[in-house]
Amino acid sequence: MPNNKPRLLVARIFPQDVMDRAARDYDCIVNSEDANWSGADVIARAGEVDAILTSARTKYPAEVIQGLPANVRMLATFSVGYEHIDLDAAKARGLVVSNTPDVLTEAVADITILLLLAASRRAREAFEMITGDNWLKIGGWKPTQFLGTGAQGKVLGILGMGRIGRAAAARARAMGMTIHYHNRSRLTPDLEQGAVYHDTPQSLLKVSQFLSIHCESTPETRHLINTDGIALMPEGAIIVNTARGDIIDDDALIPALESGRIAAAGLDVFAGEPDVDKRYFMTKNAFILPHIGSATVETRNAMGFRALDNLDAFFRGEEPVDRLA
Ligand code: 8YV
Repeated sequence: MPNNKPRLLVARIFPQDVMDRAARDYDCIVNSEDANWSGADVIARAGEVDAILTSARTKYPAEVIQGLPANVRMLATFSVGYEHIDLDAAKARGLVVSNTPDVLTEAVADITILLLLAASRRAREAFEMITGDNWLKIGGWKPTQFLGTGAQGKVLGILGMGRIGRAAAARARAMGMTIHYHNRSRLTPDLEQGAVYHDTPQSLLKVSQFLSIHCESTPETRHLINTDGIALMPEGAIIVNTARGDIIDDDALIPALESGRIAAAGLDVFAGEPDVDKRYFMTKNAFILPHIGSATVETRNAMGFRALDNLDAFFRGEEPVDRLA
């Protein structure tokens, strides 16, 4: 019997349930080493596939998209972010592209709060002290030990009030924080939920005792949090980033953390990751995580299923629900 399944290049090892569903419905070529393929690596393996399931670790600039063999008709990314794909080049080439919005909103909002609390309550310093077996040596508990910054009653500025920004805002509201935000356009009152709109990022920074970054990485948002931006923020502010690393200028944030001008930062994403600026390793008021915002079994399965839903729709001749190009 002929095998009529579409052929799929599975460019990473995704969670087992996702791999099983892909193998059931597609004729798969799998990156069984889970290697960090470059665009050239993908091109070299795409000669006999109809579509590619990729992660955001592989970059698809125009030259990679143009280099994909003509048989490749769709690129589904296992991510909500799509700054790694040149959508104009994809449109010009007739390559259909999809992403995985919605399904990681709650997981990333959870990590936002984890980082906000870990940074503001000095979790890294406290953890390093006790696991370094120093608590007894320094005389145990003291009334002034590891005093952090309370969140209740403080202003949380949300930069980028999309799905994830709003989910983070809902959690922060439950902690008694007051929400302000900047977004390209003002939200309707039902989405604002009483949050105060600022029509420029600068206006938002001025009031943000806590700042959480949820905007996309674009040429306009690159280094939005730079020396000038930090200078606008209240003394001892706290910065959280679960979006993309390049929105922060590390050469501005790290000295501000060292001086205490910014009391603490909670970071899940880094410019040039996984090659993290090594100064963060020495900066104890930086609570850092290796891009685990969406890393729950439930969420990573849902991301894979959403990517496969988009591929399935395309191969049924329907419009993928998350089509970007
Ligand atoms: C993913 C993410 O872990 O979806 C995104 O945009 O940043 C992360 O949650 C990663 O990019 C998966 O490819």
